Amino acid sequence: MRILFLNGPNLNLLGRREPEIYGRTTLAEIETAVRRLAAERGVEVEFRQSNREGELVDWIQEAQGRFDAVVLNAGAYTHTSIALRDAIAATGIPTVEIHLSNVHAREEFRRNSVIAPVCRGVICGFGARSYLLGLEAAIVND
Ligand code: CA2
Repeated sequence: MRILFLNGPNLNLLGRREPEIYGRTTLAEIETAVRRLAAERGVEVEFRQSNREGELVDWIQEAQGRFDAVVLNAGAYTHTSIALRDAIAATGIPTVEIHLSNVHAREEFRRNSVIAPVCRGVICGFGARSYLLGLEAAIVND
């Protein structure tokens, strides 16, 4: 099984700014933890980050036939990107939406996800562990 982790805008800053919201763990450290769990579960993972909406759309389109599932932290595009939603819906690739923070406990505009309706499910609020829970959810195949 192959799982693609996609990270949206500003997540490259993790661990260096706003640690009170997003924690002190860097994206590279999260990737290491994800790879460790993936090895235990016997699945392959690829881990990418982009600040560009179109690049994320390209990666979702290209995932079709190459990956079995996508775990997506779309960052702020979660709340705005019809393009990402359309890409997930068009490819039909099983997608797990994840967030570090509990988006429901923050500003009103973060409560709405335009991609959640086309995702298999949503995990939020568990910090870096949301990525590990996202991996477990992506492995579920029923
Ligand atoms: O909680 C999450 O994972 C978010 O997807 C993070 C996004 C935010 O727009 C979503 O509403 C929730 C922001 C990612 C920006 O990450 C930063 C990390 C360090 C410093 C500044 C931003």
